[in-house]
Amino acid sequence: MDILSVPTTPFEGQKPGTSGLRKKVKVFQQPHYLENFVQAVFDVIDGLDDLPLAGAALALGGDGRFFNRTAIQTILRMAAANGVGRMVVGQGGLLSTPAASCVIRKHGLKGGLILSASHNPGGPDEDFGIKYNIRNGGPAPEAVTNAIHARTLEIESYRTLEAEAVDLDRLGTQTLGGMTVEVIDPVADYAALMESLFDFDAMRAALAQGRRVVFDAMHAITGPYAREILENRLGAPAGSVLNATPLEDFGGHHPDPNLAHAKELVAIMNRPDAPDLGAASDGDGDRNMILGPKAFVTPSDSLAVLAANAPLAPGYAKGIAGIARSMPTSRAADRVAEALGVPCFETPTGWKFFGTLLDAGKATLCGEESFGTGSDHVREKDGLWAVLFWLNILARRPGESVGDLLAAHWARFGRDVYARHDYEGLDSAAAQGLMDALKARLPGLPGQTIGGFTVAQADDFAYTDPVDGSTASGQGLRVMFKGGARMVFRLSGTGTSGATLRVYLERYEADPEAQRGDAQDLLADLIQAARELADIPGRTGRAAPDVIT
Ligand code: G16
Repeated sequence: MDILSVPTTPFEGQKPGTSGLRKKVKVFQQPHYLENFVQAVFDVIDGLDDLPLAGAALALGGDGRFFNRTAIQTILRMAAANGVGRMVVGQGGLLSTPAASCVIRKHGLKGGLILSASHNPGGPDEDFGIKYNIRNGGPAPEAVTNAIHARTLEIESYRTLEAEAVDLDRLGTQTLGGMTVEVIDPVADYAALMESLFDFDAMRAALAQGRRVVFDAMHAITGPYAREILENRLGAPAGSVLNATPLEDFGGHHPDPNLAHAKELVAIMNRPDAPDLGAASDGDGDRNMILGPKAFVTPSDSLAVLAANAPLAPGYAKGIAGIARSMPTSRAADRVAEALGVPCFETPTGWKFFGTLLDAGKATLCGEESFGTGSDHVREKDGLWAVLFWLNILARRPGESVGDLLAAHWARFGRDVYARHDYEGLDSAAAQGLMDALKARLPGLPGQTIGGFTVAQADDFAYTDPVDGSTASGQGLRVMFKGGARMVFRLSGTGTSGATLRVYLERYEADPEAQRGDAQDLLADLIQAARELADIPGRTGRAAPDVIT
């Protein structure tokens, strides 16, 4: 097969965001668009981690959204033309993000390409995405993504070959040019890893004795994983996994596991006969939402509860070395870390910032307010892992509900009452203007009183990685108040149109009587103060947020 060198010219804007390059499908469908980016990845990773691209083995798979199969065939041809030795591909082109991380690590691969726009909608008019994960199984760090972007700006040609499409549905080995394509069961390695971490016997027994779980796969990637693990291996009744078939457009829904988008699940969990545990995952399987009967566990609280109960899971029986959380995540985990006598690291938003801490053994559990929780078992956040961890805890604490666990946790550590308000689809200039104006005011804020809250400290969050010394600045505006309340303002790095303003609000409540109640009510004064401080209505024209989580 002849290798072709196809002339091309750069596209503007091929800069990976919080997690890879995410654009509308129509953008990716432009001639050469995907190819340019993939060639830039191949050029940059040649020699990365002291491994040449020639002869290397890479993982490849995606969340099954529209354009997944087309993109996989394109990437396979380009990989063969670039001298890659072996591509390990999930059957049907499917691999959840945590499973891809697992495959890279377990098979000792150089890295992998993951095709997903995560929780963003899918379909011909919706979103697609691609990212590169490195040898440790985690997202490429900023030095690598910046290099990829720089390369896209100077690219003049890409390599590919003309060949028949690979049969992505046939397990086993095929060849493409000089390259081996190995189509693997996308679930097997991941399911085995889960069995090594959690008490499957206890969970099986609990389910047999009447504990019930419902998992909403949202017509996204985790359906096959959840069916295999929850129904086949743990014995949950058939039908415990809802919306289990991955669809290219996620059934027209937004595959984002939160109270706004997982409405079917929320309705089930509000019924009088609700199961003990309700959970959902997102498009590519790395996010999770945890619910109990009439109870919602914020992702920040979930991290803290898992950390406090970690020894109940065999994989964490020896205890944890440390916790890491992103800056906008509440400080609930910090309190657990302090009680355990282990460090708690505060990183910028983005799972990629946890990689060095996990590799160095400084952190065992990590979490983000954006419905992400995970551990050192892979180098991505892991939705189903979090669900199994909760099920493991429920199995080992019989008689206690999710709500009981949460109340007991707050009684011991206090409650970090928390909410995130998202203003979506804003005019980009207006959103940037709001941030710039607030940033300019930060130095003068300490000592001022806003809506009854007195500012103790205000800054633009910057981070120095304690392992490799790399730095990141401009990671969100923080306003901290006397008494422990906090607001954070940030622009999302994962959207594909306009800008999304995220406002993160929290305050600490130690009194068990005052801890009960809805977070929005408990935070009402702080919410109002944030709107005034940043002049959200004036600058965005929005009277209320689009999504509250
Ligand atoms: C990605 C990153 C997460 C990050 C989230 C939110 O999640 O992997 O680490 O917290 O985006 O980012 P933003 O607030 O910038 O939109 P996912 O699930 O989209 O891959």
